[in-house]
Amino acid sequence: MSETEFDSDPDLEADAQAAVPLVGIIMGSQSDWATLSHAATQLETLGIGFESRIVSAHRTPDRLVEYATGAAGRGLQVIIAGAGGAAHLPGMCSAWTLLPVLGVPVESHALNGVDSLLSIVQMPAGVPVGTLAIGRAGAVNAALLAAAILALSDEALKARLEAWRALQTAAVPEEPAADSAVP
Ligand code: RP5
Repeated sequence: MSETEFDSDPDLEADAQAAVPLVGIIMGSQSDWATLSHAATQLETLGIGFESRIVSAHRTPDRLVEYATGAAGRGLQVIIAGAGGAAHLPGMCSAWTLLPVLGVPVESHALNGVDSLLSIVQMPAGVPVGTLAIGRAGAVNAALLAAAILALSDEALKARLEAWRALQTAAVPEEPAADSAVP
């Protein structure tokens, strides 16, 4: 079963709550959207309301402070922050809010995202960032982790998350298809 089939499953469609942003997706640049859009797609699949903004720690520092300090008051419960290179956005965001911040290292051109990963993961003790994998996998898992956090206090979302996991499990064949073998 493909991701598209997951997306079209009626049991996983957004409910009325999806219009209310509970997750904030922020990224350092427009160029990060190719990665962070995978988090957005996953949240949509699970019917979780979100918003997405470009917030650069170094190019728009005032926007970062305004966003992070206002996030909880506006009803956000989790922030997914993606950045590449000297990726200080997730850590600086976490410095300005008590909300859980999930960091997604964007795959950079120069160092394939290893720079982003080390920048985000190596937070000194005291200001946490939950760091995910580099690139698409990290973006998707950030959304799934956000869903798991929100599901602690949302039984309907918990049921949707369980249904999504069950579909994923059911989509794994027991034997490899012959035509997928590497020549
Ligand atoms: C970071 O610099 C962004 O998060 C982005 O990953 C990287 C490159 O930004 P652009 O030069 O593409 O705007 O701030």
